[in-house]
Amino acid sequence: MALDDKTLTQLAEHLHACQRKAQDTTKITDAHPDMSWDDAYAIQDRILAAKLSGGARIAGYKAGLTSHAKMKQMGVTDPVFGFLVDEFAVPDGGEIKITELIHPKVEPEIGFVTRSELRGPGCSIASVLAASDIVLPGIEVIDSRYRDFKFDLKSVVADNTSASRFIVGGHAVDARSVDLRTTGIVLEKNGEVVALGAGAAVLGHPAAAVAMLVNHLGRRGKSLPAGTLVLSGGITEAVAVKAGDNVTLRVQGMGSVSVRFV
Ligand code: OOG
Ligand code: MG
Repeated sequence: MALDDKTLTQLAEHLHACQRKAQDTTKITDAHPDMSWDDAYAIQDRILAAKLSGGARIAGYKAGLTSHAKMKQMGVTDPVFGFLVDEFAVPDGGEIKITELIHPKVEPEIGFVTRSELRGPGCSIASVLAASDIVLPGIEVIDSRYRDFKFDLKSVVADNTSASRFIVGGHAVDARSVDLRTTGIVLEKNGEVVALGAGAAVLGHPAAAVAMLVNHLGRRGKSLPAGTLVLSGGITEAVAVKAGDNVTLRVQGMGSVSVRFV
C-alpha cells in the first residue's frame, strides 16, 4: 500500500459522497500519483463497507472495460472489477431520474447468475459455464464521478468502476444452451439503433470476463458465492443519455430489457 489508512478512508468518503450527491470531482491520482492497485481496491472496499453499514445489500458484481470498444473509448488496456448493491437496481421498464446522476451512459451487457460457488485462481470459461445457472440481458448505467468521464485505471477502480444503476430482465436462458460468442445484441435509444455487436466482443467470450473476476477475487482471498449476478461488461461503446430518453437492449434469444430516463 502506498497510501495510509486515513487517506484511504478519506478518499472513499469523498468518492461515496460524490456518488450520493451526483457531484463530479478530479481524478484521485492527480493528488495521489503513487496510489497502488491495492490502494484502489481498498478504497472501493471501503465504499462497499459504508454502503453495507448503511443497510445496503450486495446485489452482484461487475466486470468493466472488457471489450476493445470500451477500452478504446476510455483509453485503457485492462479490465476492472466492481460491486453492485441493491440501491443500484432498477426494474425492467423502470425509470431513472437524471438529476440523481452526473453524466450517465448506458452499456449493453450479458448478465450471468451462478448456481454454485466459484473460486479462483484457475477459474476458466468452462468453470464459469459449469457453475452458471442462467444468462440474461442487462443494461448497465455507468456514471463516473470523475469530471468529463476522464480517468486512469486506478482512479476508476477506486470509484467502483463508475457503477451507478443496472437493469436486468428480458428472457433468461440456460447458460449452457447458447453460444454466447455469437449471441447478437442491439441497443436502441428512442427507437433508433445506436450500437450493435455480439458476445465475442467481450474478451472473446463473456464468460471469460466472469472467470477474470473470479480469479481477481481469488487473489484477494474471496470467492463468488452461488446465486450471484455478474455483469460481464459493455459489448459496445457506452452511449450517453439524457432526460426523456428510452433505452432498450435486445439480445438474441433472450428478449429485451428497457429503461427510461426522466
Ligand atoms: C468504467 C466502467 C466500464 C464496462 O462495462 O465496460 C464498464 C467506465 O467506462 O466508466 O462498466
Ligand atoms: Mg459495465
